Amino acid sequence: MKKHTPYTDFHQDEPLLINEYTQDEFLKDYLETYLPSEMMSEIRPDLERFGKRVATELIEYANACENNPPQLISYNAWGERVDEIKVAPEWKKLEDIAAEEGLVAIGYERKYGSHSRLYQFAKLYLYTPSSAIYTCPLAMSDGAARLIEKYGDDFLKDGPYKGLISRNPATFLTSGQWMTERTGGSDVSRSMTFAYEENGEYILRGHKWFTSAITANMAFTLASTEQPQDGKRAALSLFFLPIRNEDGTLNGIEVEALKDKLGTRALPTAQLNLTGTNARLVGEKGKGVKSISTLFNVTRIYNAISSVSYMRRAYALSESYSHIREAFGKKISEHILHRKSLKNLEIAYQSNTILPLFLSQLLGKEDCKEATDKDIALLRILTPIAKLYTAKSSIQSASEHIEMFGGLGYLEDTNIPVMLRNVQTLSIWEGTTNILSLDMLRAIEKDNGLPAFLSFAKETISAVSLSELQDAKIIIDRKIQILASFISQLSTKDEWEASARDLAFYIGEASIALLWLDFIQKCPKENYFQALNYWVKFKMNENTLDV
Ligand code: MFK
Repeated sequence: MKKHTPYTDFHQDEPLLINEYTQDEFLKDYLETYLPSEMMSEIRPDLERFGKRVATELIEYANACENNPPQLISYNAWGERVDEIKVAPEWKKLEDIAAEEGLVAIGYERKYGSHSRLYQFAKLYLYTPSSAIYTCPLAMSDGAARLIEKYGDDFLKDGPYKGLISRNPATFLTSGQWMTERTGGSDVSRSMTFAYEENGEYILRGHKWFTSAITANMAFTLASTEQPQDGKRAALSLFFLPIRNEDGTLNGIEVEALKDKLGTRALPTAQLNLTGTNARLVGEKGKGVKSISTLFNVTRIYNAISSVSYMRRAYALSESYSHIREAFGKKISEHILHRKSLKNLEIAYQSNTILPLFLSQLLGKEDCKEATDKDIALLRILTPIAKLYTAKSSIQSASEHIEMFGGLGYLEDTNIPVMLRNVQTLSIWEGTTNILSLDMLRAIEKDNGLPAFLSFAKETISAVSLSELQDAKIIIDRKIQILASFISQLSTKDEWEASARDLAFYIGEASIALLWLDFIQKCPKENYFQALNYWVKFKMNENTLDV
């Protein structure tokens, strides 16, 4: 048979990641600006080493996990119910690396005092897009460690806590956070799990509909200690439970099914029956939601750092590709419109990143008891805002980056689409955009969030002295005045509620502008002035306030 000569032997080179720390000028500048120089001298080599590791070895593991999703084996060959979750071997490697790298531990060893959290979150930012969302179990484990610090008894502090913050893969433990039930996702008060007290111990019976990272060692969950009376449910309490008994069998848990999700497919998310699970009451009875908020306020910051880490990763790939791909006689980076589109995506990732990095500093201060009341109130109000704002930005950004690769960006085996599928969950789990907007209102109503924000805005604006920042400063100041005047017109509960989402986005955008002001004042580089000017001119005009 006649052999055909191929029309062309052209193949497209792939985008290249080399070192996600050394190549991320913004992250480097941010850390060099806000961390003491002696600390930077110590941690810089670690970040440089890890930046290379996430761009090489970890990506291989993450891809292997994404391509080999978990499976539920309900029965063994002999008919015995086993409920085994089979995960890719690389999933365990990603866990071991998380332990060795101290991704939770750094925040609790507190070697660098309140600065430890910023260092930890910088490493999480590098790790997440190369982790097949192993960051999810880490988030819940970090939140669990914090919860134990706050409410744990000696048993929890001596055992589980030490495992959660271990750097040794052999002793490292992870935790789940089980809140969602068939009856209630956003509204956990509709929970139908009950806790029965027997000789000072509790047994849980109920159903958990959406439990992430079922391969964890322990979980914190909510249950009611009383049956509903007159159709009213009792307030929920918080419980700790080991997932397995000492002999390795499940602790009164049946795994009904694994969820078939749009993204986060490497992460085993299960539907569980609690058929008599031994559990331990944590904190005050009936105050379960308040107690577990300590945990989910941490996971919400993890959610925000995860969103921006994907924005950065997608940008790094698109940027690299723009210097490789040719169209219409030149590299696509040389086409002015493509370059401008990329620039906007660069500004978007940097601007969004500034929010969770700032929150990690406030969290560090709170951990080390250095936070003022104002810092605590600011952390409280900005946590839901940063979570909802960055999640939406990451979805928009992942979609734009797919386009940066044209048709190739739509092909699963380029590993570009998985970014969009994975970030889509970030606006849902840990609270949807509307639920978080309402949480912002709770922070305003109960925790002095607004005065803290307005005072932070005032102080940041008045500290600006660079002449090049004066125009931006005037615009931002005006935006804050509009916010204050808008809020003063809100009176009824309905007016507040109807405005919650607009307010959240408005404050998110204003916070980013304020944080840019502070950063540029300390790190006055030309490209950052450009970024702030773009932000002030375009982004801050996208969201207006209207009752
Ligand atoms: C890779 C990224 C990492 C992400 C990890 C992902 C893991 C995925 C696992 C999950 O998705 S777990 C499911 C997550 N589910 C949620 O986040 C639930 C979303 N719903 C809410 O957040 C609702 O607002 C909430 C359930 C909290 C409403 O419950 P309630 O009982 O109607 O709240 P209520 O009565 O307003 O508040 C009860 C108490 O908690 C109050 O305190 P007091 O008792 O002192 O008055 C509130 O002030 C307090 N509270 C509520 N939210 C708080 C809070 N305190 C501090 N911070 C908060 N955010």
